[in-house]
Amino acid sequence: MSETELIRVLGDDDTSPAPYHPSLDDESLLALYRRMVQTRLFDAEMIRLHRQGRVSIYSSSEGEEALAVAAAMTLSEEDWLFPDYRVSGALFERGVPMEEFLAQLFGTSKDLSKGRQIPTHYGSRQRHIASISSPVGNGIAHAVGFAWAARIKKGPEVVLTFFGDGATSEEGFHTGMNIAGVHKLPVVFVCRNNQYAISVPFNLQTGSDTIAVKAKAYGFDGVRVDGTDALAVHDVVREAVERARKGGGPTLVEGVSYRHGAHSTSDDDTRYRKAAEAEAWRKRDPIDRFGRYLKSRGLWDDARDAALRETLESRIQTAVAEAEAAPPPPLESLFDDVYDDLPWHLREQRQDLTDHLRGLKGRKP
Ligand SMILES: Cc1ncc(C[n+]2csc(CCOP(=O)(O)OP(=O)(O)O)c2C)c(N)n1
Repeated sequence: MSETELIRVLGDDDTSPAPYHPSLDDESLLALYRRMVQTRLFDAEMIRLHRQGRVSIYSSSEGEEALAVAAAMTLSEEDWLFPDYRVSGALFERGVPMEEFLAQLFGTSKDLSKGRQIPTHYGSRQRHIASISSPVGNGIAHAVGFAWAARIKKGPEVVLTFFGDGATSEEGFHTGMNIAGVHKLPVVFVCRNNQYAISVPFNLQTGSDTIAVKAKAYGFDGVRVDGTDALAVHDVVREAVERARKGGGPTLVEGVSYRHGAHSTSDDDTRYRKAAEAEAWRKRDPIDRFGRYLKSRGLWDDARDAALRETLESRIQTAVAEAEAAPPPPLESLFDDVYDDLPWHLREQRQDLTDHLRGLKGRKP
């Protein structure tokens, strides 16, 4: 293993070279593929909903589904995920129903965070998914703090956190990596090196040749993996999770990838990326590559692929309709959850709001 070598399973023709024996059985390989396609279609629908003014902001993971899904797939139920805003597939893989994620995106009364978080900043204690922190890099420090607490409590959890190449320039990255290295904490850092942090290219982000090499300075291993190769991502992250579980400490995984779309719905990537570059990466689409591998093994074909996409499109439409039908959270809930015992001035304000809303009832808009 080296911090500069790129680990791959799929060859250039997307079949796997002879000696490779997948660590996943056939059913799990197909489940991984289905989840990646679900993620692709879901993200595409969210971009459409944004254009229709139905979602306020969204960051698509198109092109990076292998990293999100194959990495999350390696976790056990007791483990914890500290995601960022570009890993919807990891949420689905942890069992989040699309309706529940949509409730967060729409900020409805069914949203676990009661409409108080930025869309895509989902969290669920029940599903062991930490609420996403918007300042880039913060989630890394949170993940490490959680892993440290787990270690002190002698808990069984491994913590996995996702972030982008831009996050590696933030203090949360340094603090987190340093503490994780000092205490050999059970944490796996998965960096999606998609070459850009909004418009900042990789060569202006760091003077290092790779992200993985940074782990060396903190006293643990860094691994560089082809982030468009679902099998390689799975195997590398699985090994890192197993090492963490056995007390072997942290690993930094650098997944080399590319986001096919813009940074988010409020960005125009054509202002800073060349069309030819994006086109070249599209030829390494993780879903196409994995699909070709499955077909080469006789596990998949075009008819099954079309049927899968049709079923998923219909499930997504049903989930959107269901989530959109839910009302917003009650306005009075603004006053909940901060104080155990609401101070007098907030009690007064809540009363004023209730009176005001009662006065509005029955009035024509
Ligand atoms: C501390 C901080 N600075 C800036 C921002 C605005 N911002 C949000 S995402 C982002 C880019 C992050 O890029 P990267 O970490 O490479 O992840 P990617 O979006 O490419 O997946 C920036 C600058 C922020 N949220 N927090």
